[in-house]
Amino acid sequence: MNFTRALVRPPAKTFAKGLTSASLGTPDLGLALRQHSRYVEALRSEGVEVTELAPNDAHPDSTFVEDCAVVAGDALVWTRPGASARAAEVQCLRDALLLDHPTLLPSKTFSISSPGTVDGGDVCRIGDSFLIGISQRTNEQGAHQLAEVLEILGFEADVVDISLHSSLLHLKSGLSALGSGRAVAVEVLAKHPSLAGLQVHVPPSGEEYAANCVAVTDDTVLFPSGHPKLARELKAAGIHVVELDASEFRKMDGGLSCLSLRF
Ligand code: CIR
Repeated sequence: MNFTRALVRPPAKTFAKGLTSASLGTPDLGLALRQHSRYVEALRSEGVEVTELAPNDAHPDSTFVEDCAVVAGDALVWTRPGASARAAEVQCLRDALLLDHPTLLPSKTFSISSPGTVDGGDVCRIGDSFLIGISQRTNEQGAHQLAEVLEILGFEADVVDISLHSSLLHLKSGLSALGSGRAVAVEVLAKHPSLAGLQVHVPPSGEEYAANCVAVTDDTVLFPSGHPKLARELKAAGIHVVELDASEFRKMDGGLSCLSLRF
């Protein structure tokens, strides 16, 4: 099992007011809530203990909990999101956890400080190493602060600049580690030295969105439906592919990994 507990927050009534660069139309809140419930069910049916926070209408993007923190073993690093519209989400999440779910919080906590910015979506754990993307949201100072903390915690950390790849909001928009020595990565990331020695599955043209998926175990992955070629390739490699519709989250630039913080 790659993680045993997950924290989620269903989309807020204000979900459609969140940040987006996608031109895919306005998300349907009812459908987003159903897709979110299926995501939670899928995690639970794989044996993950899921904690659901109440929706937070004050923060339209608050369903994307992954961006607020980075979990590293028995430690957690509170981030400092790069979009000012999302800055207050971190304190809100921290307060909600301290108040209602203190046992979910790891014993050691750290924080990214100004002028550093980090979005959790820019941080990909690959075995005992972390790859941190400098992006439209995570700046150099933030990436280096995080790398230092991770190294103190005994992990290796490397940084990759993806800021010129405008199709990648976050590093994990284009990269997911799958376990069992595999990863999914878009072409521009597939040859990064951090992936050396891994079997890298590159989504075919038009299926790049599926590079963001969630490995629940070494051979089970939550995968966005509608990407048949990559799904077939992963199944042929012996991976159990659990397909979930993420259409309404995609309209807001989100993918499956953004919807949970995994411990
Ligand atoms: C944002 O622009 O911040 C949100 N609308 C989407 C965040 C997606 N998060 C992620 O990829 N980790």
